[in-house]
Amino acid sequence: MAPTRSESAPEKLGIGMVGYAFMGAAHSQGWRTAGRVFPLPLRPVLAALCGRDAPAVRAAADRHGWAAAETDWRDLVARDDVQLVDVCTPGDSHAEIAIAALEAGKHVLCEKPLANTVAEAEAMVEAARKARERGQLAMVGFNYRRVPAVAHARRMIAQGRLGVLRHLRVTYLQDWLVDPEFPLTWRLQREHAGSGALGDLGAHIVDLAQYLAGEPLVGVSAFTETFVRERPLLAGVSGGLSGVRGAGRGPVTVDDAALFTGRLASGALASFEATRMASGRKNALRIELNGERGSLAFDLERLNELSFHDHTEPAASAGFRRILVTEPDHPYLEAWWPPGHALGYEHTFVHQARDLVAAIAAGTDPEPSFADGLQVQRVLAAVEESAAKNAVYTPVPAPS
Ligand code: SOE
Repeated sequence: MAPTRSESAPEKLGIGMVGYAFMGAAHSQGWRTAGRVFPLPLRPVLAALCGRDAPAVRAAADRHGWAAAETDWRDLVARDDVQLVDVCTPGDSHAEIAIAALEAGKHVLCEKPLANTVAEAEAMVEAARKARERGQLAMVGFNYRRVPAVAHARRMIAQGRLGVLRHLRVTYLQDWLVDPEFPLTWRLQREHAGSGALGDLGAHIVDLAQYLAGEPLVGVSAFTETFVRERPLLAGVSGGLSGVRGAGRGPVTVDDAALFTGRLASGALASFEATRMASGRKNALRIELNGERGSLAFDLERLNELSFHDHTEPAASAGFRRILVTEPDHPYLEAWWPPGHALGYEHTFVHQARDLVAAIAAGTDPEPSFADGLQVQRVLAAVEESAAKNAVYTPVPAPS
């Protein structure tokens, strides 16, 4: 007898998510959509959403499609209908929640950066290692790895299309902090965010550089700066990245910008810039890699494209050309629209959910792992150490 629809339906995977602001909304979109677009072996079910403000979390749960709402993350972690805990809170609670969830037998997805300190990230890696022995998985949410063009670039680099890598030039520029009256949200406070543009944006570009190159950074030299040192206190939350300005001012305790150079294990040289003060730049994550056989460039503001130069072609006809990454045999595209029908930012979260669910069903290790998150954390710490020492700052004599 042919199986009935319910007999053949994939088993459920209950998701519990902590946090429901910008990242929570983006992750909700991923969990809601992944199983409707990709034929997943397990069906993600949005079981419960958690936040501290009861009416606000209930409203967010209704808006984003979560069945239940909780106000204490410990209750969420203890729920029998939750098999995976997704941590979308500010960095200061990542370690505590993720470790508790792993100890409670859950799989974990944790937003980037993995933690606020190397010590926290190390503890998370250790908890994930123990949980792995029990069959649980842990992944960190560097979602930009899941832009089809970025995944395709990785594929081309792994195939040797660039040959030996010589240069990586990576920038991540935003401008939402240009206004000195932008209020003192958690992202501007070291005790909550760990660092500023460095952890928020620098973490992404360090991860992408190491992922695309397929090798780690082994040393850095850095400057960081806080251009606006005091901001209006926060009176309340509002949508997206912003908040409601209150009376009085308080100190900004993180960097506004980080600029650093680095060397990869192979000897390739890399430069990085992360800032939320680049007026006119909204979400400009750009990366260019130059190798002995060719070059690749990517710009998140044109995320369906790659620029590729094949240096093995005759010089007369060689040059950068555009690859439109919308073909069915490009990563993730088999399930989406016909060629040329572009994808956007939110699809990266759908792909992230798809890959994690597939890994859980197959019992394979998802990437980026907590160990990858720790490696990024170590680079961020090295950047801060270098910036604090001004180790390579060579003063230029004043003009006479
Ligand atoms: C704010 O700078 C932010 O939301 C980051 O926190 C995200 O990680 C990035 O994807 C978009 O910008």
